[in-house]
Amino acid sequence: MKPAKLHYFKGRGRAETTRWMLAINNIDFINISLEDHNDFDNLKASGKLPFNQLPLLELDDLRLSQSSAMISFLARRGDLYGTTDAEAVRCDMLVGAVGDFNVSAMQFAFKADKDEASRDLDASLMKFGKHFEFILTQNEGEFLVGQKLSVADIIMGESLTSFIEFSPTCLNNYPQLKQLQEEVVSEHNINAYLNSGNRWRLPDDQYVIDIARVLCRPLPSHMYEPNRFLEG
Ligand SMILES: N[C@@H](CCC(=O)N[C@@H](CS)C(=O)NCC(=O)O)C(=O)O
Repeated sequence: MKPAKLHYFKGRGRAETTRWMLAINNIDFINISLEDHNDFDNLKASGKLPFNQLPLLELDDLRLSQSSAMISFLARRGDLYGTTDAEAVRCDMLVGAVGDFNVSAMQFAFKADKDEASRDLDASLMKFGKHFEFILTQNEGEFLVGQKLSVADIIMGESLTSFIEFSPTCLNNYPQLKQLQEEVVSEHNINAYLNSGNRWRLPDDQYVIDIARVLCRPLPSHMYEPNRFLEG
């Protein structure tokens, strides 16, 4: 079977949850990384992008846009969506909440002041951590939804892994989240992905520059020549 193609910038960003979901499903994929605005224009001109947005996942004969749709599609494909409608909607709730929780990690690389960026991570943990721990306690510990691994655990594991990479001790007061994160990254297929060439490093200044070059948009104002990629 041909590998799936995941079109995105040279980094994790909004494509990362899809990479983890491809990995847990043991679906072979290649990252197609856009270099510059010409690559983006060409992709748009190809008609493959339903909304002229990235990421784009080409899988079998499908062209998928919207990372949330990719997540739920891959969750259904891998039987990772709970066992009842009630469990499926709990998966959706958790994936949505993790998306909100994860905003501070997604914004980290774009912030000038890394102390402020770290405080934002702490604030996200203060806001959501107790709720996530409570859900694990109510469910007797191991999984967020039902009695088996689900998309909620994978997406949570992805986000918590970024938090730990930015701030290694940040989960010390959240023992169950820490255990969940450790279990998710130890899962065979996820572990293989994390140790593969498909895994991008933690987003840094270069990632921010790469995105601005592809989208022809200004860099954050603290960066050198912030308007260097603007056209005209
Ligand atoms: N809700 C969408 C958001 C997609 C999105 O905003 N993608 C950005 C890159 S991360 C993009 O393509 N921006 C260019 C544009 O919207 O014109 C998703 O999660 O896939």
